[in-house]
Amino acid sequence: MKISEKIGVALPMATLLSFAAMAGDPPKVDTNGDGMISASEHAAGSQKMFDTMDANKDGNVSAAEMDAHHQTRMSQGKSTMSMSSADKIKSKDTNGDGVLSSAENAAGAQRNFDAMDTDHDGNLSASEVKAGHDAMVSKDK
Ligand SMILES: [Ca+2]
Ligand SMILES: [Ca+2]
Ligand SMILES: [Ca+2]
Ligand SMILES: [Ca+2]
Repeated sequence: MKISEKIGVALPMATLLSFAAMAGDPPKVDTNGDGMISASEHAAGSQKMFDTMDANKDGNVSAAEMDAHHQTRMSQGKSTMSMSSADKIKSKDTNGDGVLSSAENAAGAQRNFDAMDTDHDGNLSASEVKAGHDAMVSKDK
């Protein structure tokens, strides 16, 4: 893998996996229970997380809102992410206004999904999720 590819993949992966970390117990993303996470399940899960973080419901998630959310998770011992909220937003903030809109979040989630779906069958298997997680953990040291 070329270095440039590695960076392109690592960032969205970290944001996806923060989703898993923030959700605590295995996130209920696999809503039809077939053991795979489809693109639509992933998108729905990502939207749900976005809505949870958007505390003032203005349709954007700011770094402060993300921080507040993380602190709640962290105090519950469920989040171990070290990446700052500002950096996480930056990785998806395509218009550069410093806040994450739901469209930006959805586009970022799609990129995450594509990066994790290494066999490109449109579903994330447990092993694909695990591989993504392992990659993140080794990077997050
Ligand atoms: Ca499923
Ligand atoms: Ca907001
Ligand atoms: Ca933005
Ligand atoms: Ca797959």
